[in-house]
Amino acid sequence: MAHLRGCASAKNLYIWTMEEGEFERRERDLRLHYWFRFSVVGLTCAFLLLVGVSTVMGRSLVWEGSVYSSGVEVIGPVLTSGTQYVIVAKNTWWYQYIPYNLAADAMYYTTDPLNTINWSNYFPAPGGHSFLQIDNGDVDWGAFSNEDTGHTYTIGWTGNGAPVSFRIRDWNDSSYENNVCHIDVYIYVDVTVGGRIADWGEQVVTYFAVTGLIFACATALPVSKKIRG
Ligand SMILES: [Ca+2]
Repeated sequence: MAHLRGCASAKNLYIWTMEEGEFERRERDLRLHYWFRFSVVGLTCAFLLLVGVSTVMGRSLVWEGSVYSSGVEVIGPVLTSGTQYVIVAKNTWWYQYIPYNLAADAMYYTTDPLNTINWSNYFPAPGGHSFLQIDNGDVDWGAFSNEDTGHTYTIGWTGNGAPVSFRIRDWNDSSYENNVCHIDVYIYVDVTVGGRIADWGEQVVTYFAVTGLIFACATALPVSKKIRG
């Protein structure tokens, strides 16, 4: 049975003839098509975002601790054998706090008593040692870092299936009685796809892209199925 359907306004007048239920079906199909287009656009954007960040993932914090200048060994976590970690050491400590106000960091020391953070001079630890040791061995912490970079040193470290340990050795006067403060140590494990570590912003983009992809798939697939049905 045919029905007359229409809508009128001051400018438009539509009249057409449809079988019963045809109008509702076309309206539903139109809505589904719009949803499908929206989903395809979302799917495409999510895919492009994922491609854009596919070479990077994140760096995950495994452990953080304070290594005091008392010379006491600090035992860290067990590091999985063969796994690559990143160890970061930052901040300064005093190797002669009273009366000289002299500071050191993981690798270097100063003889400038005026500013224990922004050093006017610096020297590597005596004897080719490092002040901050790992597993009771010296470490090459790299180039000097002053106040502007927070006396921060970063190295790669391979786990050996045993707890990693840290200790400050005072190679300047061998006295721990006049030492003050500590070095902050952070252990990260890299999760990389392509050999580069993502910063925080890139990680957020990655999470949004993954979420968007899941949402788009969850929407597009059922809609597409309904349209085909
Ligand atoms: Ca000392």
